[in-house]
Amino acid sequence: MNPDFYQKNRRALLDKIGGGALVVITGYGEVQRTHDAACWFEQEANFWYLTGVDLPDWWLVLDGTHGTEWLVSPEISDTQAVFDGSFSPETIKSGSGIKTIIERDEAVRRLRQLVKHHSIVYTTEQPSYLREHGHFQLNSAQAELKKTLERTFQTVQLCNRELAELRTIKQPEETTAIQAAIDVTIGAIEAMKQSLSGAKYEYELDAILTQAIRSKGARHAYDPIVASGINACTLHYVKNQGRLSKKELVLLDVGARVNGYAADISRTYSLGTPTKRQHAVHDAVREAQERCINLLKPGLSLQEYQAECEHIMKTALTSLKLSTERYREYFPHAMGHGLGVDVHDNLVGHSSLRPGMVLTVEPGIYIRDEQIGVRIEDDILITENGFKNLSARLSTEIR
Ligand SMILES: [Mn+2]
Repeated sequence: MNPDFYQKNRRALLDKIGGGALVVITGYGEVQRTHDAACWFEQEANFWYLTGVDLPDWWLVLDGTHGTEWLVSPEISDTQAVFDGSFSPETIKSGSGIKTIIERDEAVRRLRQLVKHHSIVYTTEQPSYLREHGHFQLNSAQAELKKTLERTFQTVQLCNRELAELRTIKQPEETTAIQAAIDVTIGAIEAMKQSLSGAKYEYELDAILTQAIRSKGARHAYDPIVASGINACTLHYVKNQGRLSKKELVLLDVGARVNGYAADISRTYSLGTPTKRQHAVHDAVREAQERCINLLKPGLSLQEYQAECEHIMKTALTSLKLSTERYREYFPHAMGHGLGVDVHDNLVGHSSLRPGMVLTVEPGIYIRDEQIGVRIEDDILITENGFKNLSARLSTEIR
């Protein structure tokens, strides 16, 4: 992205909070994968949205009162620089459009000075549904910064909501990036389809998807799902080690990340000639997806959309002679989510659809007893008059 993009986002955030605010936010820190190896680093989405900086442990300080902004670099030891490389201050300045980089000690000293002008400081934290129900360790960078700020400032407030509201409405360059990510993903799925009939294991299909995405210089935005038969009933199945059978369906959920933005597409294919039942379930999901997509237009309340979707899914279950009393068992996830820098982007702060939102529509029906799991997912942009299906070019047919 162009530095103007990040600059525009910083200005929009200050305008939203109230021009003279002081904002201090951090990117993620690195986390352990095993022993002395770190996980692949991906930047915290808000921090990336405001700076484009893709390195761990950096801070951003925006002082609306004085019209100043700085990036704060972590201390990097000489040894660490040898192993992980050092950063180029000039590249970071020209990439982010922020002219000043200072070190942590200096930043803490300057923040103490700013207490005179600001009794309130704004920062970010992990959303409460992750803090309370997460089944994994959260990246602690935001919580640590918040503690540091609480020691210095009288009041620490959050600007997560303001950032979410901004990020929900995509600017043209963001939609372009999402479309590019979708195009790479569609290319990968189409390449994989050529090998569907010959492949013996899920990982062979995974390898083709990964090859196609990496060869475009992109990466997976999340671990791809290649789930055949009963495996498709495990929603986040990412092992991709199972043996394929001509008698089963295979569910794919894959998305590339391009220029910071994610795609998120699911298709379900038959490996051989589908049975009548497999075909019927697949058709029911396809039809439900089409009906749900056709509801989308600006002004539609999210609550109303959800209610309509539930009705459509119950009709689909009934057509398959499945009891609607077991609705949440056959369809245990949401109809979709926002899409952007994060694969599960927020739709927070909006009660109805607005032009510029991008969301997924992904109905699924999972019948454990019959070893059938079907999900079909497209990425939809809300436009002035209705919607545009950004992934429509990839057929949703069973073969
Ligand atoms: Mn999705």
